[in-house]
Parts: sequence; structure tokens; C-alpha cells
Amino acid sequence: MVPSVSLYSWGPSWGYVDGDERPDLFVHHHYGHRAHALEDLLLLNRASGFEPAPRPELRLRWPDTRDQHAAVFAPWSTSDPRALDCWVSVGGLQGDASQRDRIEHQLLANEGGRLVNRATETEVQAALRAGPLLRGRVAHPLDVDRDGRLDLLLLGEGAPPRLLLREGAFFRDRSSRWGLDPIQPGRQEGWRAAVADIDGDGREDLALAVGGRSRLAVYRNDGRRFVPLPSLDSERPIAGIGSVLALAAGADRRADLVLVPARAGREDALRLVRSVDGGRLEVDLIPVPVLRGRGVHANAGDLDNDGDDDLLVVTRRDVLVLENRGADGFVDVTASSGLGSLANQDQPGLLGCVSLADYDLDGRLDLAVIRGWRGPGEVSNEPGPLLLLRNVSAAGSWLRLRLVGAVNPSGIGALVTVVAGGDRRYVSVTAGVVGTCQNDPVLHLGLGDAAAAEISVAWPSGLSTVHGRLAANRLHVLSEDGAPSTER
Ligand SMILES: [Ca+2]
Ligand SMILES: [Ca+2]
Ligand SMILES: [Ca+2]
Ligand SMILES: [Ca+2]
Repeated sequence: MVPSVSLYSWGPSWGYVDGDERPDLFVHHHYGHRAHALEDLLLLNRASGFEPAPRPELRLRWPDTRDQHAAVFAPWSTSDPRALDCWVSVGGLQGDASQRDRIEHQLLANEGGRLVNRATETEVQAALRAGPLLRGRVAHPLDVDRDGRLDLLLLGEGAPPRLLLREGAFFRDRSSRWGLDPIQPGRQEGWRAAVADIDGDGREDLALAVGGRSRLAVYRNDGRRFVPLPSLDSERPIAGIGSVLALAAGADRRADLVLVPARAGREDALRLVRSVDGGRLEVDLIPVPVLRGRGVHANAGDLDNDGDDDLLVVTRRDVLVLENRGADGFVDVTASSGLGSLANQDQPGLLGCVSLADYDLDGRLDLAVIRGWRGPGEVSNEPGPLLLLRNVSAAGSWLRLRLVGAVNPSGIGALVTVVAGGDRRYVSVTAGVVGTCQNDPVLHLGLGDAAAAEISVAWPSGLSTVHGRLAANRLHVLSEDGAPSTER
């Protein structure tokens, strides 16, 4: 069903390219410009299975473009949330200014199902070449100024984040105006980050590792600037932040953060960071089994559709599955999950990211994992296989929700209120970017044994829509223009 490939990638990205409801999969190849003879792979998800997209649609410009780090689907140019554009983050060597003009950023506009690089025409290329040399790692699509046009927050290492605002047909670097220039991540930092509404005011904030990955810095978006929040309580220092994950769903409007320790063995706990009143941050520990490798990534999704998001924690050598049992905390179910076999030391490559999508549309979230990866500080650069893991667990009922905004086509920045089985929860609509990979941007909600859920949406434009009681176990399309929701 999946072509047998060998890749060396920072993560698989789920998105929509060819206009249907099946999530497609893009896996960039890190060193495509070198003599590996390995290329990026766009797999179109068809009723008959995955098919590699025909060339030359995705033929990026080798050999000049340098390393690729993450691909992100979002509607920067397109108005169709089922035919998204794709950003590919490209980086050069740290501090090597001579590379500045050789880095070819990739903003692949979806033009009738063909992805065409428009980084020059939209002036993304010029804006980034004029700024500090960004060792580009990952992009977060967000409408930071709430004008309905999707902007681009770029995170790299060794340079401040760059915020490119969409202004008419072009992108302009507004990083300084938005207060981002003082943020000075070091090596292996800056991209270990999450973008989420941490204080619950309806605007996306920024959390990233700084200080040799010893500290989490949080910047609140006040609508005009990113303003630093006081640092975390130093009584529980973090000896190395391997990954920062934002949990998009919860009982309040504030996104919680999960910090994954970068070092195996001694630091056997995840940190759960919550914003409390007054913008203060509090930390709890989530005990997990001692990590058998360096923590590099975490992701979350409701794997058993019971209404609680479960955690996946990736080390170089295994993927831990932590089932969320609500008040009873997280329980390690790796051994019975089927993912224990990924820990096989004999397989080629190291694990990087795991990303989630219900690719076979059966109502259960499936996983894409790449075994070939080389992060900073790693010696091995072995390519490895792309693994698709189909979820066959017994699971509760579910909803898929596709938002269609009036101006912002995927409704990125909206907040969905879900009432099911007597519980109310809030789910933020994001592009699905987690670490250096991307989950299916269509919302997947577990409903337990509920047959329906009451759904309403607060859109980033300020409008609200009420969609009533929606039947479980299907996709609903929710429109900002007030049209009745449609089922598919
Ligand atoms: Ca905007
Ligand atoms: Ca906020
Ligand atoms: Ca669950
Ligand atoms: Ca599935």
C-alpha cells in the first residue's frame, strides 16, 4: 500500500493537495541536494492506496537549495482547504553568511493540484535574505494580526524567529515590530517550540527552548507584539528540553504544554506546563518510564476516541504510547500498543517525528513515522523506511470537523467548543504543526460512547457560529458564512 522508500527526514507532514477528503503525505528528504539520490516524496492518498505524485510537480531546485527541515501545508495562497500550499523550510550552515544567497526558500503554491515555488514572486525569498541568516527548521502558519490573511512564523536555530506578514500579494518581515528580535536562541534551540494560545485570550502565543535548552521562554501575543512572560519556576530546572508540545484540547481555553526531556535515564519525567491567572506558568510532572534514548519529539491525539488526548513520546530508538486516563493520569501502554517493535535496534535509521492522521477514514487516528533522521549532534545519517501504522484498536465514536473560513480558508486560529456526554471541551484549530512534522489539519475528536456532540465555533474574525447537535462517526464541514454544516 505504501511505496517502499528510504529517507532521511525531519518528519512526515499530512495535508491536502488534490482536492479530496483523504489526507496526503509529504516527506521531505533532508539532504536532497547531496549525492544520496534520494528525493522528496509526495504520496497522494487515493481510494486505491497511496501513489507517489507525478514529477515534476514537486521537483525542488537541487543542488543549490541546501538542507530541508520541515514541510508544512497551509492555505497561504489557495482558497481551497482541500488543495493546500506547502512551505518547505530550508537551512544553511550555522553562521555561514556566504550561504545566504544560496538558500532557496520554498513556498509551493497549489495551482490546480500542481505545487509551484512562489517564494520569489511573493517576496518571501527577498525578505528572508535581507534579515538575519535563519537556519530554517519549521514554519507555523497563523494569522497573527487577525486580518484574515495567513502569515508565516519561521523558527530556526541561532537566529531570532522571523515573522512574515502577508500584505497584499507579498510577505513582509515584521519581526522587529512584533518584538521578536530580542529572542536569541542558541544552537539546537529556537525550533524546539510550540505556537498555541497559552493564556486563553484567543491569540496564538509562542513557547520555545532557550538558554542551552535549560529554560522555556514564553511570549504572549498581545495583538501587536510578542511580550515575554516571567520565566518558569526555577525550583524544577530542566536539564535539556528535547521537544515542546502544545495540547490543543482541554477543559479550558488555555493550551497546556508538554516538555520532553532531551536526556535519557536521569530525567524520567515529562513536564506539564500550564498558564494560570495573571499569566503565571505552573509546572507539574508526568512520570513516564525511563526514556531509553534521548527525547526528541512528542505528539498528542485521541488514539482510542475516549475524549482524552493520548501522548506519543519519541526517542531515537522507540515511541512510547501514554494513554490518557483522565484523573488517573497517563499510563504507559507501549507494550500492548504494537509500537514496541519500533524499538528494534537492528533497524536502520533513528526515529525523529511521528505524525497523526486518520488516513483510511475509518475514524481512528493512524501514524506516520520515519526511521531515518539526523538531528543536531547526531553522528549517524542513515536513511530509513517510512512506516505507516494503521490504528486497529477498539475505539469509541468520533467526529471529523473541517472548518471553512470566509477569508482564512482553514479557520486557523478558531476555537471549537464541543459538548458531548455531559463534558465541555475547547479545541483550537491550528495547521497541525508539531515539532518538525504536521498532523492532519482536519480536527479529529473522540466522543467515547456519545452518539452526537453540540458544536459551536468562535472564528478569528470575531464571528461565532452555532452548528447544533452533530451526529458522530462522520466528517462535518463547518462554514463561517453561516451555511448549515454538511456531512460527508
Ligand atoms: Ca495576517
Ligand atoms: Ca494568547
Ligand atoms: Ca484517549
Ligand atoms: Ca484510521
